[in-house]
Amino acid sequence: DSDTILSAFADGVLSLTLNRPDRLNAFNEEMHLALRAGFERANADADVRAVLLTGAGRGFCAGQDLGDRDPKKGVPDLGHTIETFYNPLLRLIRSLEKPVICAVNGVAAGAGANIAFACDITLAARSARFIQAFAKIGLVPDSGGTWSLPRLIGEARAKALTLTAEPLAAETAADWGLIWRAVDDDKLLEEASALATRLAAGPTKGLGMTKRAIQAAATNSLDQQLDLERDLQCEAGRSADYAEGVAAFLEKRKPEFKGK
Ligand code: T3D
Repeated sequence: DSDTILSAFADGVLSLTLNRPDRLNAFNEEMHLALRAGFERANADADVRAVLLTGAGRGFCAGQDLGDRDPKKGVPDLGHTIETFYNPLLRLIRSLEKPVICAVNGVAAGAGANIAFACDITLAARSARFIQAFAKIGLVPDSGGTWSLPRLIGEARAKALTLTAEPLAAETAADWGLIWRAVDDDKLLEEASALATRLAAGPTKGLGMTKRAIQAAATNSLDQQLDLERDLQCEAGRSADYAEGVAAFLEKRKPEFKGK
């Protein structure tokens, strides 16, 4: 167990809080391993039906802890750390067939920004900023940023953000479609938790397959996507939650989804 990630479970929601506030929740290896364990638990535990990711203190995440990259210690093999820590985390978030809600409570820099963009629904405090900080230290955007940014906001904005490392306000990030919504700072956790709880009470299987389909569209042709929709709908149509959803509609009552 590590105190670098605080985890709490309630109402089907696993809350994971990055907890190195005096480093603006920058990643060291311990926090990487603890966060990965949290997502692995979310994947393995059927009672977990949504994940809420946020940060403790005034920042969301400042990316890699640069204290661990002091050049005096020699030239690091960053390819190895990306392969060992950041890429598996990104793959876990994207492949988890449950909604991942991200509440960006403050500055999100470097990998911290791109992890927020990889989550399924990202809300940010109005005061939060997103910074592609890599250019400031001679690195290349990672954690899927070079994949997600051009897809979400187009090449022109993606290049400007990554080449200049200028901070982007939460409101602009929402206007551009990088995140779902900017909300008042004092309402962020309340709104994000309410959303996570609502989704956790939803038809988890159908929501998970919806996530898979939307993501597959990034590389599929229309024909491939139509085939995928057919296959997923076939599976969804056999789920208990679909039967419950239709029954509840016909009986004019609220459905009680079990996530199956
Ligand atoms: O290495 C690999 O494995 C490759 C992978 C790379 C992935 C990456 O994420 S690379 C990008 C790394 N991140 C950065 O370059 C961001 C560095 N941080 C900043 O530019 C600024 O801190 C912020 C813009 C994020 C926030 O600025 P501000 O003025 O609000 O806060 P601050 O005063 O700079 O930071 C507060 C404290 O957090 C401060 O410590 P102190 O002086 O109070 O003891 C600062 O040093 C510390 N901190 C912030 N970011 C990091 C950090 N300490 C270590 N690593 C950090 N990334």
